[in-house]
Amino acid sequence: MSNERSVNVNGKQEQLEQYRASDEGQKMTTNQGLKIAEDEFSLKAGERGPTLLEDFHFREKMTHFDHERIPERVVHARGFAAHGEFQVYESLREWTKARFLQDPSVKTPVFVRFSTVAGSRGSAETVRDARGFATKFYTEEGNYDLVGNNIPVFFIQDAIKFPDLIHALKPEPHHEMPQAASAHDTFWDFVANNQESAHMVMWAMSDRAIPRSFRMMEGFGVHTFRLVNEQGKAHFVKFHWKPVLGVHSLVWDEAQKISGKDPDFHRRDLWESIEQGNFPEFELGLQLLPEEDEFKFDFDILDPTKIWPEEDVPVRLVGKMTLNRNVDNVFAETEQVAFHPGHVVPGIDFSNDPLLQGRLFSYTDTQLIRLGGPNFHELPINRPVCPFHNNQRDGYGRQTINKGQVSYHNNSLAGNTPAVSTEAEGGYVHYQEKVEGRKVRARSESFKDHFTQAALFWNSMSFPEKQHIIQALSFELGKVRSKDVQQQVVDMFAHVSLELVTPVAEAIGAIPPASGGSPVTKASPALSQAHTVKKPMTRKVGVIVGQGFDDAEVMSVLDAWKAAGLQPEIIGEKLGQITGTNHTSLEVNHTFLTADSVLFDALCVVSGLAESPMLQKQAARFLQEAYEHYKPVGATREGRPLLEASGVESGPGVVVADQTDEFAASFVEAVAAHRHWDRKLV
Ligand code: HDE
Repeated sequence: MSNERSVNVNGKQEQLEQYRASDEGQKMTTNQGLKIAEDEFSLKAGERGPTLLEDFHFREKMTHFDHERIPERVVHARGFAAHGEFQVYESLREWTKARFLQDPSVKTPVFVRFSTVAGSRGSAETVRDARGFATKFYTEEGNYDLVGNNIPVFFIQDAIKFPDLIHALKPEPHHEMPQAASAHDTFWDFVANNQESAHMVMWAMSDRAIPRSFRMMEGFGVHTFRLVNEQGKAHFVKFHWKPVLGVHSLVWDEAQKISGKDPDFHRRDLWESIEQGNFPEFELGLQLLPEEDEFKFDFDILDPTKIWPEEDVPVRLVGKMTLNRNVDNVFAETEQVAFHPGHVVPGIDFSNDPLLQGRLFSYTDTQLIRLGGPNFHELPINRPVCPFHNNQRDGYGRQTINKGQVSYHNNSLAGNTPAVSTEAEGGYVHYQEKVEGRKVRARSESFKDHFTQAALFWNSMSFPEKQHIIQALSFELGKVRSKDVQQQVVDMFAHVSLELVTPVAEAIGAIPPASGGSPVTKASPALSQAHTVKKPMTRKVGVIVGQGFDDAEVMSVLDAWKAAGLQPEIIGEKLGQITGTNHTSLEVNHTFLTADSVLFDALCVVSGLAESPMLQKQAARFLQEAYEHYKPVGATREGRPLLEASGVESGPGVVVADQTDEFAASFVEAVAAHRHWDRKLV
């Protein structure tokens, strides 16, 4: 049984293989297969004459080019994806009958697309924003999509407000500015006048909104869903993805600089990690709640602006996803993939969360315009690995050649096939929740508390995290031109904390609220990144080296770091080889022109720099900036004078040691800590 099912994993790759094409070594043809004799010159009446309409090759090539673009996603336009697989640790049959969650030996193929929300398709990736985290599981019962974000709550409670939120967030329509940024008047005007946004705004102002890497952020299904087992028993569930490398962020100044130095920073990081075999891993977590406990909380579990604190409802880690293959073609795969929260399999069902309910409509609707019609499920990346049959026919881009005269149900001519399945045969039967009520347009009373969990989030932050939120809010509101909007937001966040809002008001010249604050004292330690997993693996260390370096010292440091999983990259004055005093040669990966301090997790200056004042100056600039971004910086014995000359003071995360092995080990430890927030910067 399990062998038969395991075929699925390779099944998706085999299916895609039929569509993968390489033009290498082939003869050029038209789309009709005609061999082309000349591809540089259009057909003209005389060498200097006009081009002829008869030139079918020119017309075909140009027409195709003219139609190469499809509309970008209205939100989440900027994204990057990878293939992988998912396995449960042990059967989840107690909670769900979903077949792909029953057997730990089954590997289910997945395709995951990470994205920013606000920016256009070509925008920078390290902007302050939520990140999309959408997973397509190709299961034997059909595709299941978990279309989540890296923030566990949302700005609004009802889908009908989504167009308003996005209009306010996107560049302002009269001058189309700013790109990929919430720091402008309309977004903050929306926030102040739709105060259900308070909780998510806290997350968006926190370090969560500037992740170090797609590989180092959590994912959340956000809504409450249902798991239903074979016996028909349901549990409410919240889905989590926990990154094995921990949750880590950039600092805001660094994020902004990366936007210029490498706007592709996050996709490059994902791509290179997979190419190097450092496969990103995420554990699937479930928070489960028996249906009887629906009303046991001081919030409504249907309200998507609320979390279930992990200390109250623990997250069970039930499986692991590994991303192990890059795409072959970004357009065909990443751009054409169509996710939908309504793509479910038996054993996974919805709740009445009004945001989720609206999403169930929106995602198919958007694909109809974006992918040009109702046959987008036939695109290779969207095809299920199991067979699919129904009476749907025709439409733009139809690829299946349906045989036979029957395309309706019920019929007798085809023996009433394709036939429906009973529940026992795997037919999807919606959970039979009893529902009754009057038709109303209203917000439930239980959805009206907007500030308790915003305060819970604030209370849960460490000191540096709080400082970052204050700075982020001061930055964002500082970019708002309307004094009135600024003041409204200050007054709104006075409901969360005066400790937060008073310095913000002072920074932007608003009136600090005389009273306010929240009565909430509860904190949820799981919300703070201070408590996340800390590992040195895959961190990029910029190693500044010059000609005539000390071979033994440098090579033993590099070897120790590689053994610990760090990725040292050599920065030098020029590309090419540099040679140590004992003739060891090292390839320089970057110069001070092609790289920048912000592109590394840590910087270290080793040796061989004495001869070059230019190199010393540049190295000092890099070290200084890394220091200001709280990154580990260090110097080997030979590099130490340069570190000292750079103005970097000793202190947390500044690593020096006389013994090479001691230095290498302390530096690994400093890198694992991610950032050294207790460093005093003037
Ligand atoms: Fe989406 N969202 N969304 N969203 N969303 C889209 O679908 C929408 C929401 C999310 O990598 C669109 O194919 C509505 C919450 C991700 O392809 C669109 C509402 C969450 C992605 C759409 C929401 C998400 C999208 C645009 C409020 C986290 C990118 C293109 C009711 C749980 C998927 C597309 C990818 C994309 C609608 C709210 C996550 C327009 C109406 C909450 C990760 O259909």
